[in-house]
Amino acid sequence: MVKSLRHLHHKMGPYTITYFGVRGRCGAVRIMMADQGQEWKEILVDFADWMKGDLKATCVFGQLPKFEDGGLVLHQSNAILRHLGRNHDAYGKDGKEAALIDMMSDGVEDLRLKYGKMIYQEYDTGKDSYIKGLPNHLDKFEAVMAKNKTGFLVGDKPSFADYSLFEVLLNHLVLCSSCLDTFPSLKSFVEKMSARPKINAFLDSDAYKKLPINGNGKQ
Ligand code: GTS
Repeated sequence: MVKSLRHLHHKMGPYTITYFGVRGRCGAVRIMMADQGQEWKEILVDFADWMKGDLKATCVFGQLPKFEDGGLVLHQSNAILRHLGRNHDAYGKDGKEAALIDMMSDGVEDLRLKYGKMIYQEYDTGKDSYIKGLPNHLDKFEAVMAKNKTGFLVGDKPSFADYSLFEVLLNHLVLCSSCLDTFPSLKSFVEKMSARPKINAFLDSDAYKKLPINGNGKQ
């Protein structure tokens, strides 16, 4: 009932992403929209244009991505994922599940930040030790995934935290193709998410494949 009323007041979309030509912080957002059967418009921003500063001046935190849902303008990739979670019923079945999903999403963010630091600041000197330390981060997600038994982090269908974890794991598999070999639940999670028809089609699209993972070309 609440949900149908909310839909009366808030017409979803059309969604628009304004971002640089990378997967970066829109990777999970795009995968989630694709899996939810949404269409969206992409405005790709050239870094030289960005440096002129006009667009930056209009961004709440001076950064991209920018996400538009009709008249709603959002920044912060995790706020965007949460918004999609609310719009598409991918934020748990009740407040308790939502809290656990938030917790897992923050855990993914911690890993995403460590990965970004390595990629952007210490790729040449720090890549090997990062890969060596990776099991110590992945085992936490493995434990949650193994315990839940549904193939998702929380509940029995994908939440925005699952899309975020999935995308971070795809990037880590590019960094180190064997990194999930000792984590059977995560490995099966990635295989099953990749095989979902709409995700499979999106990952196979030129729109996805043409974009580098990170802005500095390292991966
Ligand atoms: N916490 C923000 C989010 O999650 O959206 C971080 C956004 C961010 O760092 N944006 C970078 C940016 O706009 C690009 S990227 O790291 O996402 O690739 N950089 C340009 C600038 O002028 O800061």
